[in-house]
Amino acid sequence: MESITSKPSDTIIALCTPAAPAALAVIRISGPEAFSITSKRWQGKNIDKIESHTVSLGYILDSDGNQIDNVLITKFKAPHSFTGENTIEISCHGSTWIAAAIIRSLIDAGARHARHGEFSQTAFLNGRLDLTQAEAIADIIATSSKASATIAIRQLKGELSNQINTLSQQLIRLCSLLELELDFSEEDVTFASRDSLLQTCETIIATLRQMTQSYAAGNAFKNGHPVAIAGIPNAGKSTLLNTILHDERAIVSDIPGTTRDIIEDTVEISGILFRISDTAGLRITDDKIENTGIKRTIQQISRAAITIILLDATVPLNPQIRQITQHIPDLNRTKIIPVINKTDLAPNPDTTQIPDNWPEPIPITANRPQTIRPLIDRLVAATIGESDPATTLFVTNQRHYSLACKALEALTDAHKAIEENLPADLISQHIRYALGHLSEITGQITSTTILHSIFASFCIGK
Ligand SMILES: Nc1nc2c(ncn2[C@@H]2O[C@H](COP(=O)(O)OP(=O)(O)OP(=O)(O)O)[C@@H](O)[C@H]2O)c(=O)[nH]1
Ligand SMILES: [Mg+2]
Repeated sequence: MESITSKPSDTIIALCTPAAPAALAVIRISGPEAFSITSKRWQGKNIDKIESHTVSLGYILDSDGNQIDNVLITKFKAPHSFTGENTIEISCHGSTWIAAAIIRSLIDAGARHARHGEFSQTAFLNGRLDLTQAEAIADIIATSSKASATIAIRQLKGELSNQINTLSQQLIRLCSLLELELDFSEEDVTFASRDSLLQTCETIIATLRQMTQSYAAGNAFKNGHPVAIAGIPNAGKSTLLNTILHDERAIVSDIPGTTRDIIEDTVEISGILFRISDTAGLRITDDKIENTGIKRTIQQISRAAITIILLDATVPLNPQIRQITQHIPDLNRTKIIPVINKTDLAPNPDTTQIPDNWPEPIPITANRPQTIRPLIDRLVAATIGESDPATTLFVTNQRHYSLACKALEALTDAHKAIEENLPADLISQHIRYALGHLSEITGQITSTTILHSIFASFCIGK
């Protein structure tokens, strides 16, 4: 098997758009022979004479010289292409048969079908992108909200890499000062004052800590902020879910205990993706199925970032609150938003019964969409807080997160070693570990196995 870290020499081809009927489809062919292979099946202006980054109209032919389709080709001359190699992008009519016939014809002429993520992998190997940027492309394609798109595009622009590179430069400087001391160990000199070493270490630790702490929110921006709706049976939880989703997603009925399973769906509000779940009403019951539902509710709330506590204004609030907090004693672990429903039936609920440490409750009528606006505003505010994806750098990728955690750990060890006045070589060893973990994030040092698993998760044509 060809090593992933060696520069590829094959010319690869794949469909870059979905394999489904559409107005247009785009096929990409990239590699040293991209121009000559396409020329063999091209009827139009001589490809060698076409200027880079321009579009030409012509026909792609099959191996017998029959026209398959009237297409537009765009030429990208190396190194100024996505992959860094000669590339042709063919826009054909979006029939799955036509796209397959064009690909077959060019494979007959010498191209090879691309593997998952092979275009991005080639771009990485040719130094067009680092790993975080290649991963950002996968994120951009999968994005389903404005906030996650903003985060992924900033990563593609290299903002995360820049931060990692700045930290790496600082670590390299620390290491070289310490290692210089080793060269002069006979003379017992110190090139770096231990105080300034400690200070630099602390600054880097603070940045790394901020990066690792951003993961929970970053991940939520990417996959949806988990919000659970909890309350006693019949409080109107399913009604509220349906109103938020603008969809009759959950069954609503006046029979208490209607919802047994978790019903979850995503919705984009003000550019942010939320993962809202409706849950089984919390009460003491002998019903086996309902009890299983209640267990799931408790689990769901433990995973939620925000819990909407939905109280029923037509029922005394105190016993409801007791019932909820009895089932979920560590409720305050999540951000809670108390909401009082059915205010159309009971417009003046006694809010003095709300615990003092809870935020101000929001009155709503769950089946009237115009009344839930303040709740939606509260949800958005609770999510964004002080960290706006447009201005804050987020770590959203599990791989980056665990490497940043390891770097943080190694640097904390280095800090301890400096404090304990340990020899320079021991300190520098910890710093080297930290440096290694950071380099893995951007892909400067990454094993073949890891690269394989990263690019294998991409789709073909990417
Ligand atoms: N008048 C009025 N009725 C409401 C309101 N919200 C919900 N309801 C009614 O209350 C009943 C219960 O609503 P659901 O949404 O099924 O309540 P739930 O909390 O999901 O109930 P369970 O699934 O049994 O836990 C239904 O008959 C709804 O139409 C409201 O704001 N005003
Ligand atoms: Mg329900």
